[in-house]
Amino acid sequence: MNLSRIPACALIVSLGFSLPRVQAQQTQGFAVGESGVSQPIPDNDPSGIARTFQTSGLTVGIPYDLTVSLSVEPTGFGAFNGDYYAYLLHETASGSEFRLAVLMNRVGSSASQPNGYSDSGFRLTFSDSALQDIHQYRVSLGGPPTGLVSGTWQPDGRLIDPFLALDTSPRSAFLAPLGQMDPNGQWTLFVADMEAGGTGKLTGWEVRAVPSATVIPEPSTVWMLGIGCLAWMGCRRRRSAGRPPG
Ligand SMILES: [Ca+2]
Repeated sequence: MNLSRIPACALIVSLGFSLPRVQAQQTQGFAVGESGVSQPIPDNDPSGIARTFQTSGLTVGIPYDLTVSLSVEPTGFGAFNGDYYAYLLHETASGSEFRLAVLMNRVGSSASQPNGYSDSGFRLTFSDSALQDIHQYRVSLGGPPTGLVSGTWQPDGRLIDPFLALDTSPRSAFLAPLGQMDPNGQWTLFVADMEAGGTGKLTGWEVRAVPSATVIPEPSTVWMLGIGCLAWMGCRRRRSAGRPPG
């Protein structure tokens, strides 16, 4: 996939701010992340927050299974899970190829509930091999969760403007295509709170790549990463008025 094929309204592009870079030297996969973070996610701000890191020295020509963990806990009067838009973007070292997996795109949003789920916070792992779509987790759980939503779920996959995403939107942006690329290059994990009301903070995350059908030991090193500043490009459409305060 080329970036030109990604709907402009679903993509947030780095403006090229200088980012801290860490070189991964393992050849058979990697796990990169942070725990114990407490970074507020700006409310109603599509610029969001991001983590960007570099990998090199990884074996090329084999597929990798990718999983992503992402934790957001409520602040203030509580988060509103339907506000969030999150993705993982991988760009090869040469810059010749980009692919994007949409992790969350306004979970719970539907024609009858355009603002999505009002639940407050999540501690999630995303895997293509999970059984259920995160977008409709209440359906899978049989109702609202108690406390943070947790567990392992399929990525949302809806590669569409976050202000247009619905449960019925096509799902195409999963993690597997990123795992089929040259694993070396730049990775960006992005999360934004797209609506006013309801606030949260990033408390942890991890991007993990393991050669497909291979079990490897827990990587001993976790690289602490820098924050990339991103800007929103693309159109926005406000959702219908009258949503309850988060
Ligand atoms: Ca919000």
